[in-house]
Amino acid sequence: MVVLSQPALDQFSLIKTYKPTNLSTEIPVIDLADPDAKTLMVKACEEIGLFKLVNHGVSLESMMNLETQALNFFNLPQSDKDKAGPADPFGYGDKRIGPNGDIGWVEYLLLNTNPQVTSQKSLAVFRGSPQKFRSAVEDYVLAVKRMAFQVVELMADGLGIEPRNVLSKLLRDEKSDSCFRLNYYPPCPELQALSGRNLVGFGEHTDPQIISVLRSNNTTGLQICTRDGTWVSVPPDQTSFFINVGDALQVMTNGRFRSVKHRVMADKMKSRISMIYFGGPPLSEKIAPLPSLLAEGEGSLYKEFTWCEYKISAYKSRLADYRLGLFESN
Ligand code: GA4
Repeated sequence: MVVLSQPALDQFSLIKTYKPTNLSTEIPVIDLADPDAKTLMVKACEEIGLFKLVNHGVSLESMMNLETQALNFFNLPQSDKDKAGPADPFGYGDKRIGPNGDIGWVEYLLLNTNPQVTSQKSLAVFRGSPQKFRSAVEDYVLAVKRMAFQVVELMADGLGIEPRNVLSKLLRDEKSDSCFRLNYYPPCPELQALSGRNLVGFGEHTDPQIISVLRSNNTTGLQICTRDGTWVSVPPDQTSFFINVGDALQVMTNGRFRSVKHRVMADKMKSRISMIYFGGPPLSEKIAPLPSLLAEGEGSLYKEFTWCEYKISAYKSRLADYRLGLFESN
């Protein structure tokens, strides 16, 4: 076990926000059973890069069960949690995000969802912890994956792509490089003294994968950056999912869908917990615009690359970097 000293509060990003932005009406809400869902999804992915999904078929019980188990884990003594860390990238992480010096007011568990490539660290997380935690993760991930496959099939349908499984087959692939993250943002009472400042829990970034499916408890914190550069708070809803476009999907749609920049703020009183499934393609997959989406004479906005190349590059970057920049065609 490696013991790392903790960064002091003044090393974290404290952001001054002048007026609270709470434009809840701007977050599209899509009912999975709505016959117009595919059209609404395409519109939301083009305009914002994020939407809220309701009537999704995943039981609240499985969400709450995982939330309880995860809280049990994060409430363990630090020395017990450290046995599952440091995150490399998988495992337990505390304040340090990624390998290049990013820090945030967050503790997390990063796990691989694919048994073919499950790292020893992912398994070690559950060593010594009750079997209940492991089954809660497995049940939840199974249910969320099923729903995510449906969502990307609807997106493909909405885009008029054939076959409609072009995207879902990448996530369903046994070699799909997908992962699962549990984030725990402890309250920070010291914030009280720093009036008007907000503490960054997870700094601004885009997700590298195809899509991300997030569920959180009822604590605020998630914010997205709109096209005009304004940060907008996403009101939490513990019964729903927030789905966002990742970099790979932006490329596959040749920039039509927007990989939305987002961040999370910590709260002075309330803890926030979120669970996110990141659906990615197999490492060997070429990431390029889907040919049927290119109009006649339209060239790709990006150089061709494999998901493996993109990941290697992502892990050399800082959280807030514009990672797709290196892959844009001249
Ligand atoms: C952001 C999205 C996912 O949480 C993640 C993150 C990953 C990590 O925490 O290990 C990265 C980050 C994320 C993008 C840039 C690199 C890699 C930390 C970091 C600084 C698991 C992912 O796939 O990319």
